[in-house]
Parts: sequence; structure tokens; C-alpha cells
Amino acid sequence: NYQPTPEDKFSFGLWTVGWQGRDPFGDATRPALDPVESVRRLAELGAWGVTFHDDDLIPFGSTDAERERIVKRFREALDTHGLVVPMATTNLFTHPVFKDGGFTSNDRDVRRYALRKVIRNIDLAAELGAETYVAWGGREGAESGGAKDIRLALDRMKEAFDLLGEYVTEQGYDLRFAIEPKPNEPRGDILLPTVGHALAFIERLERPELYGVNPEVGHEQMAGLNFAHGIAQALWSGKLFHLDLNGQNGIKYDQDLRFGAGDLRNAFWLVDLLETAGYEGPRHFDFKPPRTEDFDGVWASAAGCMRNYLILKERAAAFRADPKVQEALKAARLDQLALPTAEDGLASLLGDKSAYEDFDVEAAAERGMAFEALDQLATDHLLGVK
Ligand code: 3MF
Ligand code: MG
Ligand code: MG
Ligand code: MG
Repeated sequence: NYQPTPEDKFSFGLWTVGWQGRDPFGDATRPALDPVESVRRLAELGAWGVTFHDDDLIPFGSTDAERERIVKRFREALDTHGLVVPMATTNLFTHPVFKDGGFTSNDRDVRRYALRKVIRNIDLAAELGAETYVAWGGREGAESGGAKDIRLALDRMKEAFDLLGEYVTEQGYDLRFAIEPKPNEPRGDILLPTVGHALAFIERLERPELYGVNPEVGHEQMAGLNFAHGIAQALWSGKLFHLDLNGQNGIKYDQDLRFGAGDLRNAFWLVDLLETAGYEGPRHFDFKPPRTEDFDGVWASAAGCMRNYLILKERAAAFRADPKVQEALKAARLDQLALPTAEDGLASLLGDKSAYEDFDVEAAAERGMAFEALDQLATDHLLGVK
């Protein structure tokens, strides 16, 4: 009956259900939500974890005493309702001081402040048992060409991540970083815009093993990319440390619809991939209940994220188990793709006349790939048609 349980590892950001509906054109449509209330409601709905930006939990500018009181109350709520904190992150985008970024602001003082703000929240993340620290560089970017020397900005980005890696290593924290790519919004162009850019960047860091990616469905789709393909490459690279599930309709502003809204077909392939590839991390939702909704709508939207995941999980499993699908996969030669191309080695390949001189190119060109029949079976399963 698609009732989520903690074993499903569903988690939500405090900023998701707590979003008040403020957008560039309109004021808040909902009052603020107490994080403790979010913990209670999410646990009731069957979630397993909750995540937060430092400022979601502890309002910016709180005194140390306030901070301590808030954290204590939050911890008590987690214990009471049995939720864990698998991930935490830093807000380096709301306060005007970050208007030109945190790690890559042209203003050196701001960069030093940003690092200290992150380190402060890393301590809290470790204290609460988080395993992943997400970094979304929402303001790391530019609107105009001369404003940012991108190569220097990447130097500063590397410097920041290396310092953070040094910090968690020195502290002995069991915490890894997950970089969240996004192509644009709020900056005109954001650094590390896609999963591929982030994966390449990570290899330049001093301790690459400490860093992975936190891809978001809508962010890759804003760039017109196939999200499931990006996730597959992150998995293939051993770098899928975390992910942000939500829904998006094509190349436009970051819609943050509930998971399952937007590109449902790609969501089907995504769930199929996560469930068959052995991904064991959180199924984390980063969505925004639309500002049309009151609190009933907020909880309906959160419940819908998990329900849609579980429906897709069931449909994907039925697809894989269907004997007709197995035949269709064979007809599409997926079994051949699993074979090495030249396990006999380069010399043998070069000496193999059947590979080139005697190869019947025309006959091979005539063979259909049988992908359409396979995709129709997927569509039947996705739509629940037996
Ligand atoms: C913005 C985002 C961010 C990140 C968050 C976690 C506010 O489009 O997706 O949400 O997910 O900062 O690092
Ligand atoms: Mg987002
Ligand atoms: Mg989004
Ligand atoms: Mg996100």
C-alpha cells in the first residue's frame, strides 16, 4: 500500500516542507514552520531522516545561548520521533554578504567568513551523526564576463574544499562532502554547473576520496540533461554520495516539484537504476510544496514524494521481473553490452580478420536493435497496464 517505512531511507530538508512560498514575484503564502513540528510530521508520514542548512535550524545571527537551546530542543525531537540526521549543509546564499558567493567571492574577507560558517556547522553535523556534508554553491558564479576570472575562482573553490577536507580529517570526523551542481539560478551562471563538471573538479582536490556529488533531478534537467544518465556516471565513478529527488518540467526555472511530478519517465528509469545498482544512501527529497498550498497541501506533497518513489520502485521491479522484458532485453542485445569488446587483447584484435577484413558490415547494419518494443514494455509497466 506504498506506506513508507524507515527502511526506505526517505529524508527531507527542513527547508522543503518549511518553504514559506516566497518567490521573486510574491510574498510568503505560509507561516514559518517550527523545525520540531516538521520532525514530528515527517516521522508520522514514514520518513527516516531530516536534513538542514545551518540557518534553517538556527536563525542567522542567533547568540551562542540561543543556538544551544535550539539544538537541544531539536535533538530531543529527533529522539522522540526516531528521525536521524544523515546530512547537513550550509546556507551561503541568503544573506546579502554572499551576493558574490562564499568560497569564490571576489572579496577575500567574505571567503574567510564563509569557510568559518561552514566549519561551524560541520561541527554540529558531526555531533548529530551526519555522514554527508552537502555543498551547493548557489552564489558561486557571475552575471557578466569580466566580473569573474573563472580559473581563479576554481582555484579558490579548490582551496576551500581542500581546507574543509583537512579540517574533517584533523578532527577525525566520519564525514564526506557531496558537491551539488546547478547550472544557474540564483546566479546567471553557476560554477560546477553539472554532475560532469563536479566529477572532473573533484579529481583535482588533494583528498579526492572525501568528495562526491549530490545531484538534483531538476538541476540537471534545467540544463537539458538526462538525470538518470548523470546518476549512472556518478555511480560508475563511485561518487554518488547523496542525491536530491524532485520534479522538473524541462528547461526552465528550478521548479522543485514533488518527486514524480515533471519528467515521470526519467523518474522511472532513475528509480530502476537506484534500486538495481545497489545504491544504499538516503533517498532525499529537495522539493518545494507550491505556494498555492496550505499546510494540508504541504504534507500531501511530502507524502506524495515518498508514495511516488515506492510506486515507481514497484513498477520498475515488475518491469525487470517480466519474462517478456527479459526476452526483449536479449533481443536488444543488452547481454552483449556486458561482454568486454576485446578481452583477447589488442594483438588478437588486430589479427582477427573476422573483426574487420571479413566482417559483413552491411549485414550488421541491417540488424534492428529492437529498442522500441522494449521501451513499450517499460511504458506498459510504468502505466500499470498488464
Ligand atoms: C537550490 C538547492 C539547494 C540545495 C541545498 C543543499 C536550497 O536549488 O537545491 O536547496 O539543495 O542548499 O545543499
Ligand atoms: Mg534546487
Ligand atoms: Mg531544484
Ligand atoms: Mg538541491
